[in-house]
Amino acid sequence: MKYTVALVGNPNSGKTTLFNSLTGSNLYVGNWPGVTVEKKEGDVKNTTENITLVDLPGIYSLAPYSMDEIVSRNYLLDDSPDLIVNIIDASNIERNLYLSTQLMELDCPIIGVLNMMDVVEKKGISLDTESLEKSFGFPFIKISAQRETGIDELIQMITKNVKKKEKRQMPRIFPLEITTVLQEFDALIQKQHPDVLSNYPMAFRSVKLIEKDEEVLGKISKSTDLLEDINRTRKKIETISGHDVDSAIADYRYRFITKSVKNATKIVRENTDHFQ
Ligand code: BGO
Repeated sequence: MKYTVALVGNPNSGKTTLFNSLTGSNLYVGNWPGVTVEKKEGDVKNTTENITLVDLPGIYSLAPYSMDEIVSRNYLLDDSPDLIVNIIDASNIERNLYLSTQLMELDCPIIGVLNMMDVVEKKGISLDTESLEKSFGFPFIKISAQRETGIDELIQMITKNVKKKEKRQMPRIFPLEITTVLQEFDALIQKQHPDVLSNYPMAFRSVKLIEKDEEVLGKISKSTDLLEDINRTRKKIETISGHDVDSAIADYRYRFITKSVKNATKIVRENTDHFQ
């Protein structure tokens, strides 16, 4: 059996360093179809399974604002990798986890890789991976890609998780009232517009339609009915949140992240020296 793992993260999170550590020298470099964005693939080393690691362009979100974001999300939606390895610069954890809250909506297993733990430890900060797993619903591991610390454990974790097909429990990112509006919208789409993006993961489809994501709307025939349903739902969200839809959704994601990180963070006096 051949497995595919997508490496996804913000620019400067250490993606290239980690890609090289995980694959060694067996590398295939090409371009993503139709665009001049580089595509790198390599086989994961020191594993009993046949696993190809695909390096996606560094991105901050799955919004359709740049070619890198479009390439990444089209790959994640259309090619359905077996696992996402989401590299997170743990010294800048809240900003990096913003992308994670969007990856969670894709119905694909995820491992959260907290990189730059040497920098975090130096500041006397300890991060609790179990607490993060409880909040986000997928496992986390701490590494330092530059110092090659935690790489063997990560390969073991990839080997174990790449075979898992069970559905992950989706944590509630949005307040109950907003979640209810999203669920009602989703039921409406399934009933009234069953052909609209029916192959997309439910959570991703609802949020992107409500955000009026240009890429997503460009892929469907927009009936007046559908646009009215979208506009009605947008109004409800604006009324509940008191903000425009885009700001409200981004704000709820950040609130969820801030709370999760607060629960997982401890200030420790001594340097534990695990990642130095
Ligand atoms: C330079 N710890 C620390 N401290 N640094 C790390 C770690 C880690 O665990 N992992 C990566 N880095 P990329 P993207 C650099 O290049 O892999 C560093 O964009 C420098 N270069 O070494 O390129 C890594 O692919 C001069 O740093 O990330 C690199 O995601 C001075 O993070 C940077 C200081 O890593 C980005 C750093 C000439």
